[in-house]
Amino acid sequence: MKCILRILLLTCTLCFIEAVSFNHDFSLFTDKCILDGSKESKNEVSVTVSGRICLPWNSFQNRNHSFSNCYHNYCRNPDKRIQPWCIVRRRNRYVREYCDITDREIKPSNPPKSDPSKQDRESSCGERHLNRITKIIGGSRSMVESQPWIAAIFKGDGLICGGTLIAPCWVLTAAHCFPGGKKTQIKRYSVFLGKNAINETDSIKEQQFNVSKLVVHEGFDYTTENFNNDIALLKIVDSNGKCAVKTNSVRTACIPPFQQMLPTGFYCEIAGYGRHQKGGFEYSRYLKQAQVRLVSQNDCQNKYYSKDEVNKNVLCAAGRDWEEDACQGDSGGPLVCEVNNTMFLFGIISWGKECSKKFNPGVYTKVTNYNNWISMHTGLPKYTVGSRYPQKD
Ligand code: 4AZ
Repeated sequence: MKCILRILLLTCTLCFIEAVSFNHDFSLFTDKCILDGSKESKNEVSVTVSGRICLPWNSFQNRNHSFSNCYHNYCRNPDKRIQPWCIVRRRNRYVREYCDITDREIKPSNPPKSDPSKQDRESSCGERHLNRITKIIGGSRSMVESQPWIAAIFKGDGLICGGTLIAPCWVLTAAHCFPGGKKTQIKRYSVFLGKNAINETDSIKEQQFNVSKLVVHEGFDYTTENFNNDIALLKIVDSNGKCAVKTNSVRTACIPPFQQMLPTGFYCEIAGYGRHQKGGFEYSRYLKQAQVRLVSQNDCQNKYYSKDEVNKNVLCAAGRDWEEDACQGDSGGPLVCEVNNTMFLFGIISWGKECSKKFNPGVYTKVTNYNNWISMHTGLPKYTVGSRYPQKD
């Protein structure tokens, strides 16, 4: 009786797996025996993002593929998903879960194919593949495909700021990231796009650039309290003289039309690799994103800060219950808002009194005050008219 029950249970399990999990092309599994992980990596991972232990691959079978030779339970990515995965048992079900590693950690990688025709145009900005995988304090760890416009700006080996790709050759960021102003030695800077983690390199997803030009807003004054005109542009170029190539991990964000506003309370997203704990010293190893709501200009100037601190060139935003916020290291990064399924860059992370502190919202440079400035310095008027923004009738 026990034996019959067991057989019944196993049959059910296999049916479920076949129906839910194994309707993909698994030829890679058998061809390269990726499942035989012995030669793949020294640091094999067999735990998923939820902390569950992966089950051995050979426990499963479907009609077309047998995994009977594959005795290990290491995370793999045979069907080119956003991240390696494995099968785990969740309650009484067998399901796929992502693991907390990148593709690069399980196999050698190839650089992204540089096809110059594959560049974002002003008509294709603001699109993305949403892939949020796991929640952590004060926001979510985010896969770069969810924020493909995010740029990580480095001086030497150190991350200094975030930025946003607004056109294939241009990153918009904060002026205060360059305290040297016009005297900044741009040779020392590099910009990474498609980056999931600051101290890891994923050469499939990442694109690396030098800075060929830095434009810091002429009205930015580092010495004043309010960081007025906290905006700067970086022209980027790779070692072959090329700009960003459009991939799932690297895309441009749209610039909204000049002076376009959104209502108070509108939900937007911020992203960055900056500090992820109040008063903590640690920078986030991973890209994080959080939801913040736009705060009324009146409240920001009168209730939370003063008119000297908050002028018409900034907007304020705060997380629900003040828990989600940008912090040191996030500066220059994006505040993007979704309109008509398209992501528009409304703010540049600028400053704020401390981080996620009650009644101290984050302050963001108001991008829609600078359309003409961006157009003038990039020479790309089409990227700054906000042509993807829904038009009023
Ligand atoms: C910073 O130092 C910084 N809470 C950026 C944003 C905020 C605070 C500090 C907002 O780059």
